Amino acid sequence: MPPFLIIAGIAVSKEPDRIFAQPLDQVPDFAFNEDVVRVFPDMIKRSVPGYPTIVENLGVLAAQFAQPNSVLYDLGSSLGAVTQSLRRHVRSEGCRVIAVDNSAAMVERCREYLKAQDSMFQELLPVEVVEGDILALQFQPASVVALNFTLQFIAPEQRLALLGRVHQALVPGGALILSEKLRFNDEQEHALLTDLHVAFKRANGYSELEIAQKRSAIENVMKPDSLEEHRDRLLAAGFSKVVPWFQCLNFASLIALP
Ligand code: GEK
Repeated sequence: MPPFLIIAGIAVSKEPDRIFAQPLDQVPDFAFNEDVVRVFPDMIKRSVPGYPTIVENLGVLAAQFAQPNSVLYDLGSSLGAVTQSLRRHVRSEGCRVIAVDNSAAMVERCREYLKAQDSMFQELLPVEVVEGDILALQFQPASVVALNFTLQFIAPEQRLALLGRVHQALVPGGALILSEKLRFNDEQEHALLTDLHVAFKRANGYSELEIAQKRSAIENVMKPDSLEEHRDRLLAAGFSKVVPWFQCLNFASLIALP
């Protein structure tokens, strides 16, 4: 296991993200490979405004929706930050967490971090980390489903069907918590929030080259929707209510009720 720090009970690698620091002849499409896994905690914190607040409060919100003897899903779990937050906050009887990611490198490291969490705290919810595609998942009855910055990596034409399956799996009283980067239909609003996001990354130590190369690496693999598109799609998938609970610049998190 690489060196890691414990911050507020979260095990995180301390390796800084320098992936796009040197000029590349050709910028390959972004992939969740071993190189990204090594620097992921630093990368996501310096790139996603509000990420630590969203992750910690996702656990707090989940505790309000968790129903006894049900599953809590962390879909696109990466290194398990959301899973760790669920385990810090949810106290309902008989709940267990299923974390799913299709990156083998992420899953391997996630299991190590969860083992570290197990060795530090007692009476944590049981957790299973599954390496697999969330599009092929056979859902069990669930009270909380977290899609924390994952839906944007799913092919747009697959998103509605996935949300339909999530909706079907949710038990009464449960919720989907969906966090995403947003795009905006109003051009001026889109340009302003994009510029402010660049300023956020700059303030977190990324150079212009890093910002530009990351942008071109990610543009083919990550396709953000607008808040209106999310709301319409969630309602079309069967959800009855969509409530935004957090937004920082062009990143937001929504609660969707079954
Ligand atoms: C966090 N939730 O730290 N099936 C399973 N996993 C997938 C799929 C798929 N079809 N597509 C992408 N992923 C995390 C952050 S990162 C977001 C989530 C980001 C996985 C992918 O391997 C990656 O680990 C994750 O979704 C997206 O709160 O890096 O911006």
